[in-house]
Amino acid sequence: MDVVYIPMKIAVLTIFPEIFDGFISTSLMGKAVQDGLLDIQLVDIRNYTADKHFKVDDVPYGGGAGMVMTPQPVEAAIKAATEASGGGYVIHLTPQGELLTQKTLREFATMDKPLILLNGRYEGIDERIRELYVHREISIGDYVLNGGEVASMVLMEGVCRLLPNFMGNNESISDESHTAGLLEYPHYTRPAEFNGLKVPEILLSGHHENIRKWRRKMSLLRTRERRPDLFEQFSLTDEDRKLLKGLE
Ligand code: 4GM
Repeated sequence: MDVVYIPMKIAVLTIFPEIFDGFISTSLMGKAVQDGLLDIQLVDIRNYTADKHFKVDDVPYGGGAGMVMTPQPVEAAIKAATEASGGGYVIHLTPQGELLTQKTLREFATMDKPLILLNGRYEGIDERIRELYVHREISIGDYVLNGGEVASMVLMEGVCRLLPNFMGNNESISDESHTAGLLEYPHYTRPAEFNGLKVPEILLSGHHENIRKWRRKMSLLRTRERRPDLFEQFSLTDEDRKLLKGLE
């Protein structure tokens, strides 16, 4: 049977829409679009400039190096995207935003409004656009890129895989709930020996309960070792404490 979904709408505002072509059409993003789970609109900010030379940037007031994105075409693009999709939640990708987390992705994936992803280039966008139109400022990490586009792709892919009905979801994603906040345990596939390295015996045992405990223990140990910040935030169960003491 053909099923009809209400797609999650995402408008991407950028001066380089072509960056997204391969990303959107390939693999699981492409499948989500094909299946009607996602509706992605690429909006070229340059199409909205009132400047006769199609300029979208200008020198910074106060002087200094670099250019700033002009507010006029950005505002026009935001208005066009908002009107086309009937409202919208404007997210600006910037190193100055709040750090993107799995929790934020879940929030965006369940948003009842279209997402409008605003991508700056140059030194950024005129501050008044933030004041007037931006609902959220998001950063994908403490580093600087040439533009927000790659950060937008990160956000889109993270949201896409959380959408209900995204490729046999429900199992793999709901399975993440009780391990949320922990790092993954190590994964193995065939062959059982590779370059002299053997797959841990327990994974070949077929003993599901022991395998579950081993994986849980590996997740806990890895998190404590590699991400003490996450481990500190995590609420251990009684079983977790036993596993860590080596009693289970
Ligand atoms: C400065 C101001 C996002 C730079 C606004 C965008 C890194 C991220 C840009 C901007 C970016 C990030 C463009 N670099 N860490 N560069 O998420 O849009």
